[in-house]
Amino acid sequence: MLDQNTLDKYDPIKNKAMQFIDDKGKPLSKSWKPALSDKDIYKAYEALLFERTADLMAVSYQRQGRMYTYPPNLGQEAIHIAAGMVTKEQDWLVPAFRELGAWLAKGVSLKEIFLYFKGNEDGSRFEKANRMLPVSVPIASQLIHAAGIGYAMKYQGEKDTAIFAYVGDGGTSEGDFHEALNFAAVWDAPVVFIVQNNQFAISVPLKMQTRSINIAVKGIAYNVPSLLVDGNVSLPCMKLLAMPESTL
Ligand SMILES: Cc1ncc(C[n+]2csc(CCOP(=O)(O)OP(=O)(O)O)c2C)c(N)n1
Ligand SMILES: [Mg+2]
Repeated sequence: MLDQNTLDKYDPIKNKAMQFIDDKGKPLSKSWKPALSDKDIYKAYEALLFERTADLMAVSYQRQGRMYTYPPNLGQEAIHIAAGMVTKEQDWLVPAFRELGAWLAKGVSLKEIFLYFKGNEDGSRFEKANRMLPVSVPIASQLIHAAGIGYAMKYQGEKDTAIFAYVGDGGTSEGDFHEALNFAAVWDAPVVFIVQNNQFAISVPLKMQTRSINIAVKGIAYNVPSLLVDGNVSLPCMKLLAMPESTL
C-alpha cells in the first residue's frame, strides 16, 4: 500500500528497500501476510511461471537464430505481474522492452510478442491490448510520451485512468527521464514510473553511472512519491511449465 506511513518508513533518503520475503521465498517478518487472497496469489504465481517459461523459450529461439533480438526478463518478473494485476482496462501501458508479463497482462498475445522480436512489425498491431504503446528501444524516450498521455487524460477529465511507464536503471541517466518526471509532477499527471534496476546498462554497472544513493531518490527530487523495492525473483523457487508449441 502506498500510504503515508509506508512512504515515511521506506523514505528513499534512508536507502532502505521494501522487502517482504528472502531469496528462498520465506517471509522476513512472522506477522507479515500478503494483502491478497489465496486465489489471487495462485493467479499471480501462474502468470509469473508463464512469463518465465515464455521468456526462456524466447532466449532459446534467439540463441538458435530463430529470433533476431530479444531482451531477457529473468528475475524481473514480479513487478510485471504485480503492476499487471492492478492495471485496469482504461489504464495505459507505456513499455520499454523488458516487461513481458506486463504486456501479457494488458492483453498482448505471445504470438504478437514473438512476431515483433522475429522482426515482423505486425507484432506491434495489438489485437486485444487497448491503450498500449509499442515497444520503445530509444532509452527513456517513452517516458516523455507517458507524461504527455497522463496530462491528456487529466485534461480530458478521465479521473480513474493511470499510466504505467517502464524504464531501466540506465534510462534514469537520460535527460528524457528527468523531463518526464518534472513534467508529470508539475502537471499532476497520473503516471506511475516503474524503474527496473537490474544493475547494468549493457556493460555499465549502476555505480559507474550515478552518484545517487539509489534510484528512488531521483523521484523525491521532483516531489514524486517514490519507493525502493526489492522485487527480484530468485531462481530456486520456480518450476517451469511445459508449454507446447501449439500455444504459440
Ligand atoms: C537513446 C539511446 N541510447 C543508447 C541506446 C543503446 N542501448 C540499448 S539498451 C541500453 C542500456 C539500457 O540499460 P537500462 O536502461 O538499464 O535497461 P536494461 O537494458 O538494463 O533493461 C543502451 C544504452 C539506445 N537504445 N537508446
Ligand atoms: Mg539495466
